[in-house]
Amino acid sequence: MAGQQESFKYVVLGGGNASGYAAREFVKRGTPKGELAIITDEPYVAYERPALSKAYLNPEGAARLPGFHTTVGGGGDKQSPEWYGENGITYKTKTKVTEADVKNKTLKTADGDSIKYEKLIIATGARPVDLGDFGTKGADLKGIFYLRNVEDADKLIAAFPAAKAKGGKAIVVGGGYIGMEVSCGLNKNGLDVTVVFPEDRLMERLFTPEIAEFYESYYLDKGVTLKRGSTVASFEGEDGQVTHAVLKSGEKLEADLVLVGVGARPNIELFKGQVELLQDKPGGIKVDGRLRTSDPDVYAIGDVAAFPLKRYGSVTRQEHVANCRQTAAHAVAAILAPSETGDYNYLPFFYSRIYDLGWQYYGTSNDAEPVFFGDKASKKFGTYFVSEGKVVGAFLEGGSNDENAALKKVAEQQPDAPADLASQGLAFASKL
Ligand code: NAD
Ligand code: ISD
Repeated sequence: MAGQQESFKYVVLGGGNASGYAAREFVKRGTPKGELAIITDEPYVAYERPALSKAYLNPEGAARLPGFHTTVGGGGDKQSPEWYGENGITYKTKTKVTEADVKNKTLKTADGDSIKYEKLIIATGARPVDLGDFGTKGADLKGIFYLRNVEDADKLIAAFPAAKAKGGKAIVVGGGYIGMEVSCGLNKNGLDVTVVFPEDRLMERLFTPEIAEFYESYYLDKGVTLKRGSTVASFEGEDGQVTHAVLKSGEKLEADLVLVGVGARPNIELFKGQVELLQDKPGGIKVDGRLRTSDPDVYAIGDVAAFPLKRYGSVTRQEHVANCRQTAAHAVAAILAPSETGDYNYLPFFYSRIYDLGWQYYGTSNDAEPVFFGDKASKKFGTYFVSEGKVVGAFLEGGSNDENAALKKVAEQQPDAPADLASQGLAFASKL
C-alpha cells in the first residue's frame, strides 16, 4: 500500500558492502531489534562486491550468491537475508529512495512511502562512468556492458555465447581495475580480448613502468592485445548491436562484446542542497573524522564519503572495499559510542587478483621515488616508495599473508630507508 510511513532509530541508505559491515557493527554493539533499517534498490542484501570482477567471472566454480554475502570477505558471518531478520534488522531491497529531506529526517521512496530516521548513514556508493557522458557515439548500442552489481555481471556472462558464436572479439575500454580484472575473466572464458586505454601503461595511477611491464607481458602471453594511448571515439553497430569500436586514431576493431571500465562517480545527487558536497576533486559527500556530514545526524561511509586522510593531511575518497568496511564500523562506533571514538585514521590499501597472480599495495607513492626489489621471473617482486628518506608506501606481488602484513607495517611506520633497501628487499619489511 503506497503512502506508508515508517520510523527507525537508524537508517542506512544504500545496500552495498558498507551497509552489511555497518549492520554487523550495530549488532556487535547490542543494538536492540527493530531499531535499524537498510534501504537499497538492489534485489539482494549486501554482498562482497569485489567478487564480481574476479571469481564471479570464472568459467568453472564461479562465485554465486548466497556464497559471498557480506561479511565473508572480512572473515565474518555470511549475512543472509535470514541473518538480518534474526537480528531484528529491516532490510528493504528493491526500494528506490527518490527524495531525501534531511531537515525533516525523512526519506521518500519511489512507491510514495516515507521513512523517518533519527540518525542516517549514507552509503549510496558510486556508479560506473558512462561513455555516453563523454559523447562517445554509439555508446547506447546493445552488447556494451558495465560492471557494478550482480545484475550487470549476469548480463555480461549471458552475452558470452552469442559473442563467441560471432567470433568472440571482446573490447575492454579502460586499463584500471575493471579493465585488468575483467580482461582476465573474459580471456579465461575463451574470448579474444583487446584492452583499449589512454595511458602508456596499465593501472598508471598505481603502477610504475617497471611494475606495469610485468602484468602487461603476462596478458600478452595469455593472448590479450593491449592498445596503449588509445580511446574509443565511437561504436558502430548493426540492428542496434555493437559490431565495431572505432579508436581516435581511426583504427576500427571488431567488437562482438564491449566491457567499459573508465572509472566511477559517487552517488551524491539525492543530497544536493541537503548536506555539504565537495565540488572539486575528489568529489563526494564531505565528512569529518567521525564520518559525520555537515548535518550532525547524518553520516556517510564507503565510496561516497570524502574524508580527512589524517596521516597525510589531505582529503580523499577511497573507492575500495577496505575503506568501505572500516568507515562502516567507524561511523557506527561514532554514533553508538561517541566518547570512545576518535578520528578515522585510514591507511590507503589497494589489491587485485588476476590469473594466478595477486598484489597488494599500502600507503602512498605521491612524490616518492620507487625502489624495485625481488625477481619478476619467480613472480615475487615489489617496490618501496621513498620520500624524504622515509619509506612511505610499498607494493608486493605474490606475497604471503605474513609478508603482506609486514608491508602494511612499513607504510604505517614509515621507517628510514637504508642505502641497501633494494638488496634487502622483503627482508627489510619482515624485520620491522
Ligand atoms: P579505474 O579508475 O580503476 O580505471 C579507470 C580507467 O579508465 C583508467 O585506467 C583509464 O585507463 C581508463 N579511461 C578513462 N577514460 C577513458 C576513455 N575515455 N577511454 C578509455 N579508457 C579510459 O576505474 P574502474 O576500473 O572503472 O573501476 C571502477 C571502480 O571499481 C573503482 O572504484 C575501482 O576502485 C573499483 N574496483 C576496484 C577493484 C579492486 O580494488 N581490485 C576491482 C574492480 C573495481
Ligand atoms: O576492492 C574493491 C573492489 O574489488 C571493488 O569492486 O573495492 C571495490 C568496492 O566495490 C568499492 O568500490
